[in-house]
Amino acid sequence: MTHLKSFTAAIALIAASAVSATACEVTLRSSDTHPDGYPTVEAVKVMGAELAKATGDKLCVEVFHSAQLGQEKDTIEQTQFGVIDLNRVSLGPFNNIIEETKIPSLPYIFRSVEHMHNVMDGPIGAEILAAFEAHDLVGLAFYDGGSRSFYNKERPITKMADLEGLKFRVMQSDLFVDMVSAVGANATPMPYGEVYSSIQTGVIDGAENNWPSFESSGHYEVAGYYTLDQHLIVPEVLVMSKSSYDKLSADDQMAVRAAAKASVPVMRDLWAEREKVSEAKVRAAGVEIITDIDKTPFIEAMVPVYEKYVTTDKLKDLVTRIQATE
Ligand code: BDP
Repeated sequence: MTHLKSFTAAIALIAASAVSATACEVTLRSSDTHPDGYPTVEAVKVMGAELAKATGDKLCVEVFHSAQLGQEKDTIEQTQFGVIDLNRVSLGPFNNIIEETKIPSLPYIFRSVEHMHNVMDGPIGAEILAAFEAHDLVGLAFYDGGSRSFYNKERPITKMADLEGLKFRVMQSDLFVDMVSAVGANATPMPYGEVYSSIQTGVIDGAENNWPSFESSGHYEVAGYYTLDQHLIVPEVLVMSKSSYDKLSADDQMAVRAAAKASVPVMRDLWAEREKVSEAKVRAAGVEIITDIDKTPFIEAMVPVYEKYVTTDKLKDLVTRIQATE
């Protein structure tokens, strides 16, 4: 979809839904690229239920799942403009606009999901959420995105050299283009919704993602080799349009923030459960899973990526503090 078309489609869809609106005074429209039932979609519904309860049904949330409002890069712009009120997105597509989001998007910055939780639940996470304000957005909460690994349709990747010459789709962030080049492969940034057909038709050889996305997108049907190199543990984020947020009373703004935070533990449980279900489904489909891989060369290959992106004192300080977090 062209930019203008997707913008118009989002407005039309939102207008149509307003007709069938509930008794709520304000219905916040929320975007998600994932299908109904996916942990992020369900978490935002939980957030909405909490918000309705806290405000006596004054504020509600309607989740437009399955990229009904467009692909992430476009929906982010629409959220900045106030056409979309809430948006659940990966941090990746923010990298080119909000520099602080690059840091938790760096390959191998987190030692484990637990380390990522410890960082993002603390002052560093709060600082990164606050950075959205300067870009017409309000950062509300971080969600889980597991760890992302490479999959492709050509061959099993058992060592870094096997990646040479393969073409992988990455999220629309320069950082991820360089990350893929650093391991000797080629990167093509493209919207998530175009990946399946691009692998099928051979425009790309593969992509990289976590278990639930690899499964729910159906990419495992067209890319039969999944190598658990776990190069990214990039958090996902729930943001609100600053213009929608500014229309609310101070009490309602607090209720929005509290409801978002309340959805985080629920999301983490749903995520842990879905990771297992997705892994089982992918294994049952006969995908070859390569678990025995030495990550050290991958980690070492990322040094130039850090040098290129961790440029200012502020960003260097964030990296140091993340590494020092238990
Ligand atoms: C998924 C994220 C989603 C991204 C997608 C992608 O949940 O927000 O759009 O990856 O690769 O894991 O674009």
